[in-house]
Amino acid sequence: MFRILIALLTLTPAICSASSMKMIGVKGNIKDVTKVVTVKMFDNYYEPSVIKVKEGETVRFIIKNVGELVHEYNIATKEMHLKHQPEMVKMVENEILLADRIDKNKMMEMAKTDHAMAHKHSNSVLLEPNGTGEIIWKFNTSSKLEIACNVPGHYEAGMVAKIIKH
Ligand SMILES: [Cu+2]
Repeated sequence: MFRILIALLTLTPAICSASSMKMIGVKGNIKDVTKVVTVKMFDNYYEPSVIKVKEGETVRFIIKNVGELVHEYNIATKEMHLKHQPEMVKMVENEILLADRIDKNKMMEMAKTDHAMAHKHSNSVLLEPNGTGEIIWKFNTSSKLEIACNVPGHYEAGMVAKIIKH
């Protein structure tokens, strides 16, 4: 029984996000990668700030947080970012998300009752200063996408990168 519960807890976030994920593309396979983008996250902007992709292309993003604050690299529609931001506010309120640190123990603890707090999605990474991460994404979508940091205040400060289809 205990084991089933654990399995359910780990599966739930993937199930919940599956429907909204399809419209933004899918997690890519490393063998399909045709483009590698090295990203630096500063306080509060990205380099590069414009990313060109072909429809259907699989891109590997190698991301490093060179800023002094926690930042997110999240591929989604503008609507999805706006919907995601209250979750991030909640993470700050619960002291999971601190200005320059993520309290991972607290995050795991909270995720047991509120899976949104687990923050595990294949279209995003949340990194502490000096942290590195990777996303492999297949852009098999015609939706208008943008990359954004939804740490409270950062999106408003302009921490958004454009995705342009070419
Ligand atoms: Cu940020």
